[in-house]
Amino acid sequence: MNDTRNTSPKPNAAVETTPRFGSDCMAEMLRALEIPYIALTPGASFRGLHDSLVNYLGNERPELLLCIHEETAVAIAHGYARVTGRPLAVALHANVGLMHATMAIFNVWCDRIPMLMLGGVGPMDAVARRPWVDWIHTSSDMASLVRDFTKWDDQPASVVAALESILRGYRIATTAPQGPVYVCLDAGLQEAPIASPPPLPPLDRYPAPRVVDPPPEAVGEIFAMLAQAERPLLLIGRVANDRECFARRVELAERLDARVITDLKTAASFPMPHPLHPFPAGIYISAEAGALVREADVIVSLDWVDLAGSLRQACGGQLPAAKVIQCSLDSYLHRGWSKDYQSLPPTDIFVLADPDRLVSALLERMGESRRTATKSAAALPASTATGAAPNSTRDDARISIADMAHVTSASLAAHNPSYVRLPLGWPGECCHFAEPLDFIGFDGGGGIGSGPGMTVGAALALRGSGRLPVAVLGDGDYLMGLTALWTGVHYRIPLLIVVSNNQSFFNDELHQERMARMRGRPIENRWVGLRMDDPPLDLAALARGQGAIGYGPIHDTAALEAALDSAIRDVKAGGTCVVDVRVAPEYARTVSSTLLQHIPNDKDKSA
Ligand SMILES: Cc1ncc(C[n+]2csc(CCOP(=O)(O)OP(=O)(O)O)c2C)c(N)n1
Ligand SMILES: [Mg+2]
Repeated sequence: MNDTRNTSPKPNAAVETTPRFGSDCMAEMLRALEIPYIALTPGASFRGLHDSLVNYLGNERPELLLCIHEETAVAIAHGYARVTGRPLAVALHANVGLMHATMAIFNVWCDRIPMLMLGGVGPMDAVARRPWVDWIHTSSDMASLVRDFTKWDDQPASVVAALESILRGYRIATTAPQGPVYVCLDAGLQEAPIASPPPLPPLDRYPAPRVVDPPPEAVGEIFAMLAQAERPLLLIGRVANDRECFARRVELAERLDARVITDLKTAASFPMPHPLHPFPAGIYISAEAGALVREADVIVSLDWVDLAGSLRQACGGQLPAAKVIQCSLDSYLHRGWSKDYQSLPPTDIFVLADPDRLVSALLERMGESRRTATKSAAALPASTATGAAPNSTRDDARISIADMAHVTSASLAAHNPSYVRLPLGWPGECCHFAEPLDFIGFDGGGGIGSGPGMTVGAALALRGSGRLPVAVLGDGDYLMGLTALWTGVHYRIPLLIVVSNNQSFFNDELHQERMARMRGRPIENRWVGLRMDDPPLDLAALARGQGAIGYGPIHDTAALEAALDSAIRDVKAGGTCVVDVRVAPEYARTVSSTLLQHIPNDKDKSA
């Protein structure tokens, strides 16, 4: 990588200063909102806006991020917002582009991530439509495609209304609980010349809403409950990822002498090596962490994702013995179509507030009457800060996921890694997350194929921060979304993707095995329709074919160490890198059993 360019090529034309078309004003609104990038796959339904961004704003603030698939455009904005907490804009072509984007939008929705999606449509004035194509790419209600999993949508009918709509959309997307919004811009409106440009709405007169603090009486009750608690437990879920909030959560846990469980579905929210965080985070609650839930007398959930399901899992389908406090704003987003709101959690106190505000309010309430971390914290087993030594290479020329994880985390440890994604089966002892952004979180909606795009988006946000973005992706996830790599290379975004390549959609092999077992049929067939080894896919070549650097396939731990050393150097020099690691098609037994288990419902008396 000799080219040090890290932005798009600048357009040739002189940049104009006075808006002349509807979309010039819309583009100015995006700049006023300080949106740094707009990810897109091109489409004529927003050609007016595209022209305004390039030839009126000069492809700066926002800068275009060219993506090869709309699902990637959304995933990039998702990854970026996960790191920064700020939304990107995404432009989505009428009908077909939006259709391509839907799964990624669902991921963003389930993840409660802010995003400003702009659609093109029309022209809505049928007289202005080109034959055929403008008709197939026009719908009466474009947003209906995504309305069930967006926070808000609009299709404004004038330029002035469009400016208000973009501003309102931005405010709604970024107000907790956050989510994606969709503003559909009539192509006719974008392309129409304007005689006198309308002024942009003054942002200071339309500020972000103030966030409400938890009610003082609820804080008082919670404080009293915690003061009595012998074995308090914090379940930390969707919370802010800034350092101050992170530090306050640590302070709260220490003052309460509370045990803490965190979640790999959400970003690093508490230092895992801390003695009050005795067991590694997982996608599901581990058996050891489950014991903490059963033994606790007061549980405080800071917007834990699927509180009911986790409690039920930990308590074998029974209601927990502990008093349960839930602090979450999430019910504001609960809708009918998707069940991402999860089972109704049993609670003793439910506070409809931002969870970090509850943390602050409790700390304030505690004042000097604090309990400090006690001997029990010191007596707890510290989480494993250094991984076990890697096992020797397996005979079958595949590495176990555990070995891959140990080698990868050891190789990266000294390079300030920021883990964007980890695969199922990644051992907890390889999660050394101690600060915000040590781990970014998961995909929200379980939509496979988001990994590469989210990695590129997160890495873009981390570029220049001294962090080394690394994602460990399944081969299925990598293959579904791999053209995001081209965008990474094109914009010179340094990142490392390690592919946990079992040459299979392996998660589903476990499901097929379970079916066969339940039905008394041959489990040896579990791989049929799932393995991707004939022909073997050359994942490193697929990376190289897009201008990225590719290593592998890697068959043993020594080669993996060497490849990672080299790849880390490449990433530090600005490279977009992929390491293909052939791993054994197996998960640790605990992961497989958790994945497949059914838990009786505490609300079902017959269970
Ligand atoms: C878009 C989409 N299609 C299908 C699935 C079902 N699914 C869940 S996990 C999985 C396998 C993923 O394969 P890979 O990324 O290679 O990870 P592995 O299971 O092999 O570790 C599939 C197909 C899904 N979640 N999302
Ligand atoms: Mg796989």
